[in-house]
Amino acid sequence: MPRSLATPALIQEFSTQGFAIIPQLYTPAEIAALLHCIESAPAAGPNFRRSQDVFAIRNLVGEIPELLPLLNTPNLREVLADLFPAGCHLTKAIYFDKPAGSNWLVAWHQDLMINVVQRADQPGFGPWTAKAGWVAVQPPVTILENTVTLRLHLDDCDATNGALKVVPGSHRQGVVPPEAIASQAATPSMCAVPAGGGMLMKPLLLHASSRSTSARPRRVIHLEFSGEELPAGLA
Ligand SMILES: O=C(O)CCC(=O)C(=O)O
Repeated sequence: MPRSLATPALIQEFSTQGFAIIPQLYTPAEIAALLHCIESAPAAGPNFRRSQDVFAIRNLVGEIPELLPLLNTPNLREVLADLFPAGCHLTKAIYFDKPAGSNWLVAWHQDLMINVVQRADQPGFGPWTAKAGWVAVQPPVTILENTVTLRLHLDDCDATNGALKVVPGSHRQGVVPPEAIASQAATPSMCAVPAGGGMLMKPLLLHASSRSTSARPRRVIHLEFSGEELPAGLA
């Protein structure tokens, strides 16, 4: 039986560094099918945001449910089983296209907020935001620590077309105060990922991305998986 792509060494690296790259998670045919599905979608409604610098689809599998069976490959299931032996669920799915020459840059940050169906005040949850019909809340750090982001790259991605920059190990410090971010970000790592590759990332890892100086797009499917159950009233 072939070994999982998430080898013990990769899981160890992911745990200490806060990120790890699986270069061949999806085949070229699987990537072509995902792109065809996204490109065939009507792309209209509040979850679709298109400008010269970014095309984003929020609630991706809600908007395009046909993507779910294409994403749910044996490779993905094996990797998730290794990362979450007790099981997990998909909590967020977004598509981002940073087109060729895009001026969209993302400043250094940690992903501190989760989307929930509705507000329900619970100890350790807050602050809350509500934007464009979506309610988000900062959960306790234990929930973020048991969440994994998988960035599935649909194009070859390097420093010229918006590869993520990260601060290795920064996820082990909990929530980093805003005034400490700049000094930590002085020694980043650049995360080049080939098309079909997956970048695993902890939400608490400090990350950023630069403008594109390339003629190539950078299309990514961002999936978040959590092994946590939220307290009563939150979903
Ligand atoms: O895709 C990017 O360039 C940045 C995305 C990001 O920072 C995020 O999803 O939190």
